[in-house]
Amino acid sequence: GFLTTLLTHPTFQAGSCWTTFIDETPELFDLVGSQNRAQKLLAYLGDVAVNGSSIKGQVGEPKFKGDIVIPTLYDDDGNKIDTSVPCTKGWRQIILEEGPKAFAKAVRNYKGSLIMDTTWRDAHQSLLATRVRTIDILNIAKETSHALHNLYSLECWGGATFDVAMRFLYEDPWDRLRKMRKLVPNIPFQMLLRGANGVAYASLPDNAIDHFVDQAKKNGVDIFRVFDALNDIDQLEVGIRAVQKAGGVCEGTVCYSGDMLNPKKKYNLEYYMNLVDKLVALDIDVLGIKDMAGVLKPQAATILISSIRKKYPDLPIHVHTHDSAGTGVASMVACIMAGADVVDAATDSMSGMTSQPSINAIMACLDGTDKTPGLNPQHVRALDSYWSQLRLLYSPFEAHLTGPDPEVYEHEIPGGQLTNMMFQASQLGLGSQWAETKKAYEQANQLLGDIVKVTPTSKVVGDLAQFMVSNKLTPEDVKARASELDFPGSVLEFFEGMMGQPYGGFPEPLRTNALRGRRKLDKRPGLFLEPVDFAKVRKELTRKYGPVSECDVASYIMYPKVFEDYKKFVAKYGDLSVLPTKYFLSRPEIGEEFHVELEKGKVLILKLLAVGPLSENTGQREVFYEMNGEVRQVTVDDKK
Ligand code: 3PY
Ligand code: ZN
Repeated sequence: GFLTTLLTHPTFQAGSCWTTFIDETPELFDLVGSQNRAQKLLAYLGDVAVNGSSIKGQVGEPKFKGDIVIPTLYDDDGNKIDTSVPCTKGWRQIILEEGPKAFAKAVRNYKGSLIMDTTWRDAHQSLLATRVRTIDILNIAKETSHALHNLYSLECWGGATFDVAMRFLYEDPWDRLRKMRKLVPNIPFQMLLRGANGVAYASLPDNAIDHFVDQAKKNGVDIFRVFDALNDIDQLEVGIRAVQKAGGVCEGTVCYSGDMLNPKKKYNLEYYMNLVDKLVALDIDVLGIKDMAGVLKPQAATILISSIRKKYPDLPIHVHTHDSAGTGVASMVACIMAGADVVDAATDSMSGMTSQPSINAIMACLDGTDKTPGLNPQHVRALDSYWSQLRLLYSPFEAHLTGPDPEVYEHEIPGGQLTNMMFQASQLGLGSQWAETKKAYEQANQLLGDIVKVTPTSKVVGDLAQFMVSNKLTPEDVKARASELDFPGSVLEFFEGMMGQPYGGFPEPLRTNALRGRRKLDKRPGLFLEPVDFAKVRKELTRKYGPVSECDVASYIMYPKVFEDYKKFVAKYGDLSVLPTKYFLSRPEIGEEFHVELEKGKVLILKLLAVGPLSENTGQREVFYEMNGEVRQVTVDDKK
C-alpha cells in the first residue's frame, strides 16, 4: 500500500525532512487521491458545462478554438532541432558553477547586449490580467529553452503572478516554478520581489521575507529583481539581504518615475544617482532600472544610463520598461547604446502598449551594430507563433487596448494597472469616465505628495482616484474634508507608514487628518512587526490540511485567506492546472474529445455526452461525460 511505498522510497530513507519530501516527490502523494482526482475533475467540468466558467474577470469565451500548434525549430543547416529534451546550454551554468558575482562579471564582459524575456510574467500580467496558466507555459518550455538559450533570463515568477495563480487560477505558484524549472534548466529564472512587501501589498516581518526568498531560490529562482514602491532604501535592504542570504543573484532596483529632464518634476538625476550609490553600497550584483509606467524617454535614458555607467564601470545595468506610450523600443535601444547590459522585451504577440516592447523590434534596431543580443530571429519568430495562438485563447481577459497612450507622461499609471483600470472601467460601464479617472489619478498622486507609483503604492493612488471619482471630490474637497472622509484602506496603510517612507515625507496636514489618531510609523514597518512563529504556523496548517510543505507555509504567510480559499477549491475540484485552458474557460461541444494528463503517463480521454434537463425539485442537472470509454455522471447545481 501507500505507506510501504512511502517508507521504502529512497528520498524518505535518506532521511530527508518530511516537508521537503512532499515538494520533491509529489507523485507519491498523488497516488493517494488518484481515483478521487478524476471524479473531482468531472465535478469542475460538469459545473462549467452547466454554468459556464466562473473565473473572475472572464468576459466571453476564448476566440481560439482549434488545437494549439507547437512550433518546430530548425538549426542553421535546416535540420530539425530535437526539442523532446531541454537545452542545457545557457547563462544559468555560470550562476550554478561560479555564483552571482562571476555571473555579473560575465554579463558585464559580454560584447553584445542581452535580453530578459518577460512573456511568462510581466507581459501577461500587463495584457491579460496575469491569467496565463501553468500548462500553457509548460507546453512551450522545452522549445523556449532551445530557441532562447542565450537569454539573460526568463522572467517567470513573482509580482502579481503569485497571488493570481492561487486566487483566480487555483494553481500552486510553487508547483509552477518547479515544473518550469525542470523543463528549462539552462536559462536563468528571474522573479520580481517587492522588497519588504514580498509579493504582497504591504510589509511583512523580516523573517517572512527571508523564508520566502529562501524557498524561491530552492525551488528554482536564480535572479531576484528587488524593488521598493517608494524607493525606500531601508525597505529595499530587507529584500536585498534576504536574496544575499539565500545565495541568489541580487538585482537591486531603482524605480523610475516622472521625467528626469523636466526641472519642474520631483525626481531628478541627482535623486537617482543617490539611490544608485546606496544600492551599490549594499553590494548588489546587478542594478535594475524599473520604468514601470513607461515614462523613461530616450534622451533621459541616455543621460541616466551613461551617468551610472561612467561612475560604475563594472556594474551590470538591466533596464525594464512598458511600451504604454509607444516609445519602449526607442528607449531600450537608447539604454543599450548608453551602456546598459540587459533590457526587457516580450514576444511580439504579447508585446507593445502596456506590455514590454517587442523582442523582434529591438533586435531589428540593433541589427548592424555590435550590440545584437545573440538570439536567432527565426527561433524568436517560431516561438511567437505559439504565443499568437495563446493571445487568442486568453481573449476573455483582453482589456481591448487600441493604441498607445501618450497621456502616460501625465498620469504615470504603471502598465499593468493601466490595463486593469481600463478593464474595470469598461466592466462597470464607466468607460465614459475613463478620462476623468486618469485625471483623478494624477490629482490623487499630487495629493499624496507625488510619490513613486508601483505596486503597492500605485494601488493607493488608484484607490484614492476611484474614491474621488465615485464621491465627486476635487483635490480641494479631499484636503478640506480629510478628517471626516472614509478613505480606502490602502490609503490609510500608506499614511500609517506600512509601505515605507516616501521621499520628501508625507503630505501634511492631510496625513494627520486622514489618520485621525491611528499610528504613524516613522521607520520601516518591519521594525514594528512581530516575527512570524513558523513552528506555530506549521502546526496550525498541519492540523487543518495534513502534512504541509515549506512552500505552503510561505504561501499562507504571504496570503492567508487566499491560500485557505485555494485549499478549499482544490479539495473540491482537485488540481486543475493540468486541464487545458480551453476547457478551463469554456465547455466543450457535445461529442468533442479532449485529453487531460493527470500526471505523467496517466491520461484521461474525455467527451461531453449530454447535459440533462433541470430538475425542478433540486435545481440540479445531470451531466454525462465519457471518461476513458466509460460513461460517468455528475450532478451539478444550476446557478443560472
Ligand atoms: C508588480 O509588482 O507586480 C509589478 O509588476 C510592478 O511593476
Ligand atoms: Zn513591469
